[in-house]
Amino acid sequence: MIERAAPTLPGDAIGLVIAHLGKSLAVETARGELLVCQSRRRIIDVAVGDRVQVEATSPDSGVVTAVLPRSTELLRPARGGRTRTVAANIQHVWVVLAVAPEPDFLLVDQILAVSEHRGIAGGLLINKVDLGGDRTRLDVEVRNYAAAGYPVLEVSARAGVGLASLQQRLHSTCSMLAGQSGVGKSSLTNALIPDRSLRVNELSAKSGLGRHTTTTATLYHLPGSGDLIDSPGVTVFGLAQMNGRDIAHGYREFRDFIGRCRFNDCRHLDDMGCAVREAVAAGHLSEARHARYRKLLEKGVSAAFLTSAQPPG
Ligand SMILES: Nc1nc2c(ncn2[C@@H]2O[C@H](COP(=O)(O)OP(=O)(O)OP(=O)(O)O)[C@@H](O)[C@H]2O)c(=O)[nH]1
Ligand SMILES: [Mg+2]
Ligand SMILES: [Zn+2]
Repeated sequence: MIERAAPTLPGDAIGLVIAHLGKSLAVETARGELLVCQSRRRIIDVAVGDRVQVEATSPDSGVVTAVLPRSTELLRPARGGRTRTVAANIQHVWVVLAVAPEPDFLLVDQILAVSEHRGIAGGLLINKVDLGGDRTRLDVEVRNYAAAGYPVLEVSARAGVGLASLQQRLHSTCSMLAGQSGVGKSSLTNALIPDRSLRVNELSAKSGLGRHTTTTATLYHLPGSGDLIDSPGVTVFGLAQMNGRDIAHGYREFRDFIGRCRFNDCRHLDDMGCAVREAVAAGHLSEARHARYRKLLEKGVSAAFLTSAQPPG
């Protein structure tokens, strides 16, 4: 039997937050030990992917004393006009879609727009390609995303299709799987991380939270190098801290046209001389994407468009 050494952390050591467990955090130390940690009260927003300073208080637990600066952060709106960090230090977000459940492209657009805004590369994973079913609408939309420059991979967690090319994409980087419930994010994670269930069991045992740990965003190490975060399904993502201009830029294919609009404060809706609208009318941009842009803009931020946006140039 291998005797497990107690963590011998000299004062503070650096750890990686691999999951939020209700009020506590699962932190992995540099030696690979898993500590269930509380955070000091002044540390309010810690997320999966964060690098933290941690003090071990027992072989299984510790205290997070500081959060190190982040390279990226993916934010969502929270109560009281605040924001919440979904994940920190990720370089890629893959939105997972499938022929069933029926895709919500407004949700896809939100996740991609927020990622654009945060300097995180987006992409699409079309899962369950082993299933039959009518893919007409899915294919039309997917072509639009591909034309906008997003990588699109067809995969099947069940049949093992496309997993090798996905693995290549995930190599040496930190990626998150996002999207609706039931599209197969956890199934893909399972297919890519051989010891995933071991990790989940360890988390459940140490936190005493049982099944709960599988409903929180959790970071796994990929074989070789790179990390993968499996996140719980969402129905709405929100557009934290984004004004109208940010949303327009979040539709990345609009950017080629935005500078050619007649007016600096063009909202790219029905504005006179709008190059984006003209490109939609001419078939250079997707009408469906533009209709959803309109929806997002009119929903939350139209008033903020003029007040908080800076004119270009
Ligand atoms: N046919 C088929 N079914 C799949 C595939 N991947 C996942 N499923 C099924 O889809 C269902 C949902 O899969 P999950 O992996 O739990 O989906 P999820 O995206 O993690 O869902 P949430 O955790 O609720 O957000 C399960 O019944 C899976 O067996 C696939 O490639 N093909
Ligand atoms: Mg899941
Ligand atoms: Zn315009």
